[in-house]
Amino acid sequence: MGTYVMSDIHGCYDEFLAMLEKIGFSQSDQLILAGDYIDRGTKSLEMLRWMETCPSNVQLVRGNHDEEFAANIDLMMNVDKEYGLESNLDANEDGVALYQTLQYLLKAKKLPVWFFDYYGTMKSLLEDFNITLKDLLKWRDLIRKMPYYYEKETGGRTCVVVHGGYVENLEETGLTDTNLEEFYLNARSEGYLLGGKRHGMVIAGHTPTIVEGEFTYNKGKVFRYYDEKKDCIFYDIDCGCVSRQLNPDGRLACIRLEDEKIFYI
Ligand SMILES: [Mn+2]
Repeated sequence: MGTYVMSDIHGCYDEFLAMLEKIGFSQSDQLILAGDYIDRGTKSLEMLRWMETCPSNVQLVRGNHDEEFAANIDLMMNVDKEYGLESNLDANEDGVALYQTLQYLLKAKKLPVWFFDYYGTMKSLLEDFNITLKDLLKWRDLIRKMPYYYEKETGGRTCVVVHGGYVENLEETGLTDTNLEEFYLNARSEGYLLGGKRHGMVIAGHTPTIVEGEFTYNKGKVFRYYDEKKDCIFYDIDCGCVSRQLNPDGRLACIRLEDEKIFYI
């Protein structure tokens, strides 16, 4: 019986399955995924389909890419409503048309929504894989059900799994330009330097450990950091798997919370 954590799969579905195989994941284990399931990699659809039907011993946590994907779907549905398009939720061509309408509007009206489908994931799902608006709405609802973080007592510590960073009290950090949700989703070095959990452990992703100059840079290995004052152990387990073609240091990591053992693919 083990508790395993992975993060930032980014459509690397094959590596994800290979990791499940490697750790011998079974019904008696628990798997916690720290977000960013899609974008950049080639198998976002396979990942989304897996998440739809994943077993109850899998806990999905929200990442910033997932959040943006859900926001993009909202945007499409708002355009559908605003313009009275009455798109057929079951027809792929209506989804494609709505997507193109939104792209046209953003361009024509020069709206500052630069992030709309920034990675082209939605375009590919609609045009290459024939998905429908109904599929998108299902995934949006799935994402909106995911918590921003997940806590579990393990090995005498409270372990918090979060995408970017965890903080118990934002006021203590002195940060005034962010809110809690943003911190959970997007924190980078501030997650380690200002955040944490007293007598706990924080396991995050979001900042690939292959990025030189980042606080958590560790040549594509899991980054571990201990804050004595807080008695908090930090892990960054995003080892940049999706960038491995460009950077051979990139890999998928998985940590078992009970003994902090790390696995790589
Ligand atoms: Mn991220």
